[in-house]
Amino acid sequence: MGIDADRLWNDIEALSRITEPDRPWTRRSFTPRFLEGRAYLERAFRAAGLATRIDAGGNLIGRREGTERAASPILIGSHSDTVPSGGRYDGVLGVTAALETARAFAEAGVALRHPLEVCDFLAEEPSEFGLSCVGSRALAGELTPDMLAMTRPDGMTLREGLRYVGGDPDALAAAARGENSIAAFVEVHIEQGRVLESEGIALAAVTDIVGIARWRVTVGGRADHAGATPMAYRSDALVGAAALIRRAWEMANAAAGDARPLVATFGQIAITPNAANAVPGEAALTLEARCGDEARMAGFCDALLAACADELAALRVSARAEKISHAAPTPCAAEARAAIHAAAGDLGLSIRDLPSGAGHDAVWISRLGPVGMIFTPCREGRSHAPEESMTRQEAYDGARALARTVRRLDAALA
Ligand code: HGY
Ligand code: MN
Ligand code: MN
Repeated sequence: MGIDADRLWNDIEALSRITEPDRPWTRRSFTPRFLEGRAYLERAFRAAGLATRIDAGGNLIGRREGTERAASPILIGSHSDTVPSGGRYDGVLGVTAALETARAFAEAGVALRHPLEVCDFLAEEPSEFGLSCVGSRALAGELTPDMLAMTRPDGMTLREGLRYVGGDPDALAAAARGENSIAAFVEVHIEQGRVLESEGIALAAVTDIVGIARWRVTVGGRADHAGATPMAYRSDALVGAAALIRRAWEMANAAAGDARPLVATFGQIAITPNAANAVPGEAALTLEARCGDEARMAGFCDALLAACADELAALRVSARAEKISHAAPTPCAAEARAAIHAAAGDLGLSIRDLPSGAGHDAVWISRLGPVGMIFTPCREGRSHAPEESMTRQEAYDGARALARTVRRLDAALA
């Protein structure tokens, strides 16, 4: 179908070069580098014949009209932001594969019944504001005033951040899309696990996307002189935090063999006063729990605090938690999964089903219509790390599976 492996790989490499030079591969949302990446994509979208705009939620969208006026769009894409020192392919593969699909359709004069929208969603990764999936939440009408008031360490609010990337926080209601507003959404992504590589399988059709809940946990102690305060008089917040971290690790490990395992991570920590000669007076941590079982995920933080209550009291510290975000476990749509399997069959590529342990914009876009995800292999499952790697062939297979899937959905969907 005219997918050009070299042209696709060239886009991936070009975007990877837009990185903070001393911290590869970093292109954080709401930064000048991010806008540089966006400018590259916008030029490429235009060159592919797409009508390009930034919507109110800060998503970059390139649109190609279909032959049927009344048809809802088929959405394809992913995200161009990265985690700090993240990878070159997480998100980028999905955006560039979608771009290459649109380009190939334009070159071959493929007429789709549905409009096609190529989307680079804003800030899929947790941003400095503490929120992830900013753009896809906006499309789903789930970017709330409380979220817009979230601040990043330099004091900028998310409301201001949206304007910085070309969005419009005052027009969010009008830009949100309702139920059945899309014909389908399909995203190509690296697996971020090692199943496909170890089994020598080319592709996976995602069955469901794990739920993710995040909390800000604050451990309160008392800042004191680190030399003059005897151990018996200390309320060391960081020691309390260590107890919570250790217990979360144990609780999640105890559930490791479950059919729907729970994973828990304290990935961020800040202490005050944060001085070599001061007892930590406060520790602020971010706890994340992921699970296919929503109730267990939602209750994890309370269960953790309850399990640690006696230990924290003995340490003379307090702990409280505040929910930051909650994304429910999300199944992929049967029609999208079937189209992905059929597309792999058309191309003679091996495929299996797999659940996703990573979160994706597809969770929020599932409120708009049926969603599907195509996974490609990546090296040793490494991701959210500079070592994240894949081959040109794997990227090519993902993109041509996407193009085929779009053709099939275009023919099959209303
Ligand atoms: O955090 C995640 O699961 C994803 O990579 N955004
Ligand atoms: Mn990621
Ligand atoms: Mn991603």
